[in-house]
Amino acid sequence: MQKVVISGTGLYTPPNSISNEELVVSFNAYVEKHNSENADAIAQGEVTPLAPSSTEFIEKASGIKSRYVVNKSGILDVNRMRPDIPERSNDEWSVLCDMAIKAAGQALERAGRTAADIDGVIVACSNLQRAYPAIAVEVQEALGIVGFGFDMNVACSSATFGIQAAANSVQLGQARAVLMVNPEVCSGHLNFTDRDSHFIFGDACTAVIVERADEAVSHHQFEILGTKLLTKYSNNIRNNFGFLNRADDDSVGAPDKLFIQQGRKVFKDVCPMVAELIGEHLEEHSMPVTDIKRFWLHQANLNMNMLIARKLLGRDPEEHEAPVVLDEYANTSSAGSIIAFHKHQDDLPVGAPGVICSFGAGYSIGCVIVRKL
Ligand code: CO8
Repeated sequence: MQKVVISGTGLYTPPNSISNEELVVSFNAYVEKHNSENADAIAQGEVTPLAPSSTEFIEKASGIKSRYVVNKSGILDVNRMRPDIPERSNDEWSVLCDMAIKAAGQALERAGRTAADIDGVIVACSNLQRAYPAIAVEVQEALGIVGFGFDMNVACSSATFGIQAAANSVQLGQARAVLMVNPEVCSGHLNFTDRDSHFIFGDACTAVIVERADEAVSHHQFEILGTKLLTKYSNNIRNNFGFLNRADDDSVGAPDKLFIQQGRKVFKDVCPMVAELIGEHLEEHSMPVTDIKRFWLHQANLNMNMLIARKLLGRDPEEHEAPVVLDEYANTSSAGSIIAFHKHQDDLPVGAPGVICSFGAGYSIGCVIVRKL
């Protein structure tokens, strides 16, 4: 079996940032409008009044201060409350493909590679913008990659599951190198009129090149020492959007056709599962947790990450031990842990071991142990 490395990573950040303040101003204007338009029905007890959001709550409960989005004006428009992203013709690259091209270009450059060196493309993300053809095959065409491409969705854990799939292909000699990309337009399926969740997500795209260690030429190499995945069925994070919606007349446009969650339950269930999986995985590799120089954790909630790190280390982590990007990016689903990895890897010394770990809907957890070369 071939030894495998991550030889390059890339990040595309959309140009528009929305601060908590901006988001809350528009949400609260929406609430006022809703309540005044429904004043009579509210007085009769037929409609429940909406409650305002607050920046203090958002930052305290999640650690999020801002998020990047593909379209800002539509989200902040009180009469719209969703992004304004016109559909493209079939002759243009799709939105997801466009983001993937940008992140992939950076990953290829850092890996010292061109499209000619890549044999496979995996697009791994939470929500694909169409059923078929696979976005990965479109990315393949856009970059001029000869080989295979497929899409996969394991929600927020898509990237670590994608790294395992890419590593398996390279280890088995099915590909010299694989491009794994995570285009996440979370704003497309976030309910910006829901007080409990309107602040949670942002948009971004990450890319990872996985290739044979003996052929890698990059100055940014991390050997993949092992991957470990776990899934356990839960309804606590769910999105029921799908092609069967149109077969039920009451289904189209219902709130559960966007992201819904029981945030508290997710927090309580997932944190211990994540700490346990990382602990087991390190034990299987005879690596004491104290040897790990960095944890690039999924970026959903700061309190969650602090709790997981505390469970593992027995103390609060130093800033550099579990870097945070969710304050600026919010939860970018599968891209989150890879944004942290991309932005916080160059300062590590040669030989330093680290853990990339993602977790989310499914439930799903993916752990990748790496060592800087
Ligand atoms: N402003 C002010 N107050 C609020 C607001 C608000 N916006 N929202 C809620 N409150 C109030 C509540 O009403 C409640 O009031 P009371 O105590 O009087 O009842 C109080 O604040 C506390 O509410 P919660 O218990 O809900 O607050 P929490 O402290 O639990 O924080 C969080 C809520 C931030 C959601 C937190 O529970 C959390 O982050 N949980 C983990 C979530 C998570 O990691 N989910 C994973 C999602 S990622 C994934 O896998 C999905 C893939 C799909 C991605 C694409 C989707 C777009």
